[in-house]
Amino acid sequence: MKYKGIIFDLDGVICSTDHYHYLAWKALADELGVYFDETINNRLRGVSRMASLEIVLENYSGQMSPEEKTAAAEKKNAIYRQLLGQMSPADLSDEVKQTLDQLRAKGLLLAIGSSSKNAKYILERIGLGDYFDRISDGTNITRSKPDPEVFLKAAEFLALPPDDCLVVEDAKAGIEAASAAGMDSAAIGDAVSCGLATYNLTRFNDLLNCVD
Ligand code: B16
Ligand code: MG
Repeated sequence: MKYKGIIFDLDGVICSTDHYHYLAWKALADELGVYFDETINNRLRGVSRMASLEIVLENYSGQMSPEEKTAAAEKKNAIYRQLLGQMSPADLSDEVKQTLDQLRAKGLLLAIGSSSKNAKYILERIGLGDYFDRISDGTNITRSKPDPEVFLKAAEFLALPPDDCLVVEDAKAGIEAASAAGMDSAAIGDAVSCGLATYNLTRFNDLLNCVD
């Protein structure tokens, strides 16, 4: 086996919360009178909450103090958390679940490496609350992707050296973070076009071909 552990990004890899992020940022932007659309929302993929707010505010003509920015991010998160309540195990595809089970059956350790502070809640909603061996997320990092911190912490939590780990990512910033961590990466979705990953996946279960 080429790897001992696989570290999965959550949003855009295991499940999709893009639309909920969009609705919550859109509600905040409307309140502020700021233009916001799906194209801007796509730029927020894999980006931390506060960095996302800065992108949303690029079209804001007023001034916001740091306290007001924190309050705005909290407001967005409250709307987002409420929307996440609609998620259920039906939001986890059979293909993703079966592939995870097959990887585990090969003896691989499985971890999450997500920028989100809501990662554990999302995993609970989709029925994977107790599934992963370790979780590294927005609650245990100080620097966001493309910084390697979230993946280095995941490897540390798994007690594996970085070069025994493969990262699965849907965002360019995540592929860059994997490289900076000294880890191979598998790109899926949007991340494929950056051309920087070790493997490019057409579909999730292609991952099975990357590990042995
Ligand atoms: P939160 P990932 C990322 O998750 C999302 O892709 C990104 O859009 C979001 O801004 C970020 O988490 C922070 O999320 O506001 O829930 O802490 O792709 O790294 O799993
Ligand atoms: Mg992602």
